[in-house]
Amino acid sequence: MGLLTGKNALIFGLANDKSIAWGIAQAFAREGANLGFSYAGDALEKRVRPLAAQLNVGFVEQCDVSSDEQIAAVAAKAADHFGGVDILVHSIGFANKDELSGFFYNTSRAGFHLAMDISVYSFVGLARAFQPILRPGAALLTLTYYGSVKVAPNYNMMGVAKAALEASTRYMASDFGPSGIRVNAISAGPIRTLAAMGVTGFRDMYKNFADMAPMRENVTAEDCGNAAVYLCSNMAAHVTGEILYVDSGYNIMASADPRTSKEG
Ligand code: NAD
Ligand code: 0WE
Repeated sequence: MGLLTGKNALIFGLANDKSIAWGIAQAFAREGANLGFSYAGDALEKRVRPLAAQLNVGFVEQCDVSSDEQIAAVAAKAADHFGGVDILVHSIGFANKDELSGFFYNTSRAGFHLAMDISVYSFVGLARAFQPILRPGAALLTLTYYGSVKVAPNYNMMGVAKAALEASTRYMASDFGPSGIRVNAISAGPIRTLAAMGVTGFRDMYKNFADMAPMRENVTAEDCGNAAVYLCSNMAAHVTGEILYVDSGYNIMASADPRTSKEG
């Protein structure tokens, strides 16, 4: 018996085998979940289909979360295919590249709206669309980053969006709690995914993270997968509205500890 045996889990935000969504999918499969995938657009289909085949995933549907119609359509297809859904994972974030360097105050109105729409509202919209088919004991999960709480240079608009995403997690936990549905977030350390590549200063940040974190190691999509198993399983039956840090302890530090650097 796996921790997720008998549960239907839908994962949004799969782009390739580096995606945090893929780490979560592999962990869910290992724990016996029945999986479904959703990806953003045509360009990703050729990457996502082979990954789905690897885990015998029978539900693979496109959904651009900026469209209410596409969200409604994927919810209707999921209702047909699964009947009920036990787990919904939102592993989606996007801002225009222009909004991810330089001064935050230069964020455009359109750029602000776009990042909030794709990175925040989509979690709310998905939750509402799936509400009728969520089974008692269901769990919703999203992915966030520490730039929501403290200033992470260049993260800019995404930091503001993640703050709103974390607040949305708490408000939805309150809304859905009486129905026995839990809503949580994982705050992951930096991981080399598509969304992190080509980001100004990511390399230095990635290395600095491992030097500063108590455990002196970077985190992986697999770590996120294992934390996601916990949060979406009955092991976390009364855990809701939480932001769980999967970050080697980075967020507890005020500065690097010079006594025990990795180099010694
Ligand atoms: P990724 O690029 O693999 O995943 C991001 C996903 O968002 C992609 O699959 C992309 O297709 C999807 N997406 C973007 N616009 C969309 C739209 N309109 N409709 C549907 N899907 C859309 O990168 P990732 O790092 O795995 O990111 C997953 C989540 O983890 C994001 O919320 C990200 O902010 C968060 N996160 C990432 C890191 C990191 O360092 N990589 C750290 C903490 C949190
Ligand atoms: O949440 C993220 C990724 C956010 C992201 C990244 C991109 C790059 C390409 C959202 N939208 C886009 N749009 C693009 O066109 N992370 C936590 C990874 C990340 O992104 C950063 C980081 C870190 C860490 C951006 C700036 C500074 C640090």
